[in-house]
Amino acid sequence: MEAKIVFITGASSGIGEGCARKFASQGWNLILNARTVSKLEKLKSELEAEYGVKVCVLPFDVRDRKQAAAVLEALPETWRGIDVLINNAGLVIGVDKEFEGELDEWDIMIDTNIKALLAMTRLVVPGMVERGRGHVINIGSIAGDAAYPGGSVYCATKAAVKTLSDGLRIDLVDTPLRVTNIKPGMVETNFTVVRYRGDKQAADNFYKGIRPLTGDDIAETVYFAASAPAHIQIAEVLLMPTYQATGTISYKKKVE
Ligand code: 8X3
Repeated sequence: MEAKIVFITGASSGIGEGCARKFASQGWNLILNARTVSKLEKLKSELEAEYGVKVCVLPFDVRDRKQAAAVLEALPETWRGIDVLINNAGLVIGVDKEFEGELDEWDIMIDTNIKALLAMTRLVVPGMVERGRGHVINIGSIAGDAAYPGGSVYCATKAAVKTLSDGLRIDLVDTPLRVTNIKPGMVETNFTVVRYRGDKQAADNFYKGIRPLTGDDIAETVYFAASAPAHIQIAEVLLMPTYQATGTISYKKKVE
């Protein structure tokens, strides 16, 4: 049987990179997207050598929907049969109050977390419907379940990811396609450094006293959903560190 194809956005680090490694380790061919080509090329050489899979590198900014459409249009025939789309590209910038934040930063979050996810879905899902197979896995967040201080706009984008996942599942109900929303809690990746606008110390402090999840931990759950038998649709998964209870409540041991 032909190897399956997974398309991962934001694949150069964190959860996206974790998914690339996990799916490659299970023999899937990968289409990897991110903005930085060098990181993708490195991952490609590594995964092709280690697992004997094929990797197609597609560097573009998911916010640029014209470029996204052109790149997908130019995809060689052998790469068109995408089985799983992982809408992973996403970010949070800043921890400001809703009446004090930067509008330009909000635009970046809304454009990436919501509008780019929609654009990728719009570009990839019609082919899945035509082929009668496919799975869209959106990386949502615990942040989508309830707003928390300093997270207003980010939380709203992840609430949108939940609603868009539910809506897509409804719209695809008469097809064999599946839609999953994975909602991680605290995960230690570069994501938190970006949240603190590059302040690595602030990001490290955020995880002091608690063992956060890793991108690889999340990838295990993503793969579980993708590899479930065809009659099972994992609609939503909320996962977090053992010492976290909600988006705002966690137990952090005192460390000197
Ligand atoms: C990121 C998880 O806990 O920082 O989506 O909101 S959290």
